[in-house]
Amino acid sequence: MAETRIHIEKTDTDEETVATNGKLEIRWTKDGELVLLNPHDKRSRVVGGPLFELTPPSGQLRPHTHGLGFDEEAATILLRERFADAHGEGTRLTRRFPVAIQPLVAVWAVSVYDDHEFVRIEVSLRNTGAEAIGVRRMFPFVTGSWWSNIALKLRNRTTQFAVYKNGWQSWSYAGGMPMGTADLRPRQQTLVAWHSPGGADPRQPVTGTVDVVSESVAMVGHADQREALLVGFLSAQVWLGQVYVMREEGACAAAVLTDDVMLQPGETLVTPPLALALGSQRTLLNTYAGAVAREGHARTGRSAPTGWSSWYYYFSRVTEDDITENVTALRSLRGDLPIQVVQIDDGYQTAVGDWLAVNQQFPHGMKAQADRIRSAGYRPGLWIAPFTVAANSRLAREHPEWLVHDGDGHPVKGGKNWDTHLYGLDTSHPGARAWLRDTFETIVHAWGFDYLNLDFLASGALLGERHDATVTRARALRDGLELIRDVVGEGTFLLGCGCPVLSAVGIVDGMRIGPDSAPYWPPRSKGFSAPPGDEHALPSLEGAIRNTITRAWMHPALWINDPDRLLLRERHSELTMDEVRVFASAIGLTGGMVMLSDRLSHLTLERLSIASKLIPGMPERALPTNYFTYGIPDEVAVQIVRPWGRWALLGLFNQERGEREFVVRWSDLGLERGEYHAVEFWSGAYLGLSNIGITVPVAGHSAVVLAIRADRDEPQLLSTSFHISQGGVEIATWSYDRARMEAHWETSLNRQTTGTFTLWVPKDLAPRKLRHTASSATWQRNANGEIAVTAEIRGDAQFTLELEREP
Ligand code: 9PG
Repeated sequence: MAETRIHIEKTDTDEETVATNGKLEIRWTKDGELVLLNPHDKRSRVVGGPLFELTPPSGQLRPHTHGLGFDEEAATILLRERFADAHGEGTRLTRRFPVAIQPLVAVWAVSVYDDHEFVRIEVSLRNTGAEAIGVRRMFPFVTGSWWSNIALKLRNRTTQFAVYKNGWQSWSYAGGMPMGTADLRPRQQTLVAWHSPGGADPRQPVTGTVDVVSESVAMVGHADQREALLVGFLSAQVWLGQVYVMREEGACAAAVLTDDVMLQPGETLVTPPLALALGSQRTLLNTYAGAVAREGHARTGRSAPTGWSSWYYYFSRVTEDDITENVTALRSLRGDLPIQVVQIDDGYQTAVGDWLAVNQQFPHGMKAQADRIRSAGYRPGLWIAPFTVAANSRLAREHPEWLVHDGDGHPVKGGKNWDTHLYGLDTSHPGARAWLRDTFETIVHAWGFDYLNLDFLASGALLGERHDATVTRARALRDGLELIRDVVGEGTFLLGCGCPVLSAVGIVDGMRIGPDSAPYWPPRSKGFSAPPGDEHALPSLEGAIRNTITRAWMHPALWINDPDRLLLRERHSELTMDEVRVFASAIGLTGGMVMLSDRLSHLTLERLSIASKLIPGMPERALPTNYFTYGIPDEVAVQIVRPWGRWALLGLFNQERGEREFVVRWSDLGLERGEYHAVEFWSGAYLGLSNIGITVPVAGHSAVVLAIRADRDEPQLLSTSFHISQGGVEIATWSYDRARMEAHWETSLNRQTTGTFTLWVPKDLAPRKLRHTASSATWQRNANGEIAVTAEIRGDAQFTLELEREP
């Protein structure tokens, strides 16, 4: 590990302080411009600095945007210090600038770590005047045309960028926004409240309306180029951050929504830390996830739970008999479908907010439910929307003072659902806090639920007035979440949902990362196609698949991803088998939670086997090879390495209605030169051996999952139908004994199931005999030359295939 080196360089016109660690280089000019460079490719360059937007004086509409002023002191580095924090050691440079015309002083700290490819920026603003100053937004960094001409250059390109956009909360859009596609901004007021903390149409840093808004983090680049820029806040503990992009002109700004806070004389406002990084679009978000995880002490190391929840079949009509019926069904399926959690969803409460007042659908009460689920061998889970208070609840009637309110004392409307307006709980109010404690004490410690699906969490961050005026909306949400974790204890699994994602790092164990899945493909609104802008966050299989892939980078660094429920049913569903398998492929390849939500007694064994092929989740996760395509990425890939072999898993997704041909080149996957076999998982088809790649037709709304293995010139395993990893979790060992001419393998699935192992045997060899400990097993050589061993196993089994020279 090299220490960050610093030196001063004189140019014709200026003097620059240069800091470099081998992965990144920064240059800080004397007049206060920060330059970010990739030391391995100096064609890419990002130049910029901070801006400040003050609240317009009353009577004026336009806010004032200010840049840094300049004086003698600003030209010099005030502090140059070694430091260490959660990310490691590094060198920090600090300068102080006046802010033009205002009695404000900005301190700008730039940290370079010895061992990371991102730079960290923090900007603070101090009021040195005698009167309070309203601060609307702070921009710790803007670049591109918002800073100056040709301030953003990736390789030789300075315009026509694409963006990876990340929505604010669980249900919001995440994915590519290529040049020319209109930004996905909600239109309905409810959806604005849920998805756009900066309002429907935020203004540009200077004037006009921004092109693309991304929450917390964005990546800017080109679909056909590796080099990209990542701009991302590392936390959202006090203030929310957004990133604005103008794709055409190549402008990018990191904005902190300071919500017109009044900065009192002598007071200082500090931005949340911002990371900037230049690098490969394939890995930048992994770098970012690592940094966010360290910054927020992410809860990691747990394995992804499997479960069943009541919502997507029973909705709010669920009864205790429904729960009992499905627990019974789960028990009879236990051998081939290891499910751990049974979670009762929305429907048990008399109103949203009145969580302890259980309705007639659960006449025996909730403790009886938890007891029954647990004694059947499952972990009892419960859904609750702790910061959401329906207008028609007793809570809203009896304690209006516990709600976030506006300047006139009315509760702030935070969307509509369940045919009622929704308000937000003021987590800074001592009464509301005591009520929250009591609610969770009861649910966890008296009723006995130790898996909680915390939903509609964005309600905790509504913009408005709170009992404690010093608590920001981001802080209020965080405080509420911290209180819940404190009450429920370390052992309770907390799953975030409807949750501003960055705010929950370090508190939740799992996180919903997409919109609700649905038994239909495109989103709709009240039975009709959803209006443009609103469609991306509404329930749909398409949206769930997209976010599962585009947010796979969050898992497992920040938490366990919850892709939402895999709906397998044939009745009450418009989905084709192919469409069901697309979502199953996305879930299985990205390694998150596997959760079902059908009436289990109605499912065929064929449909259930789709879920069993995803369990347990594999430890690796596949990631998109291109983050800049619109909607569902075309391709995800991951390398699997086991002591007995290595292979690539490749998922190809066709989001179009018609068939598409995918051309796969081994070199694009980073594979070494050589001959590779490919097997497709769902069909079991052997696609042949090639030293270049393959062309695969993929039907509309379908996905294929390929295992790609180098030819070893000896008998080898190519795939199995038992698990989507095709060897990653279900195979304990594989070996070939040349002297004895025997292939030997063992399973590690502990399952009662039937499936096929696909083997390759060189042309001059032929199977002679199969020995095994399975319930039954047979082999055959198929038309394309591969060997299929089909076996029924109970628990696990060992197989030995004896071979002989082809006569
Ligand atoms: C229970 C449900 C389920 C589900 C949650 C959440 O955009 N919308 O109008 C919208 C409404 C409900 C919703 C998601 C989005 O569902 O995600 O799993 O628990 O609440 O009411």
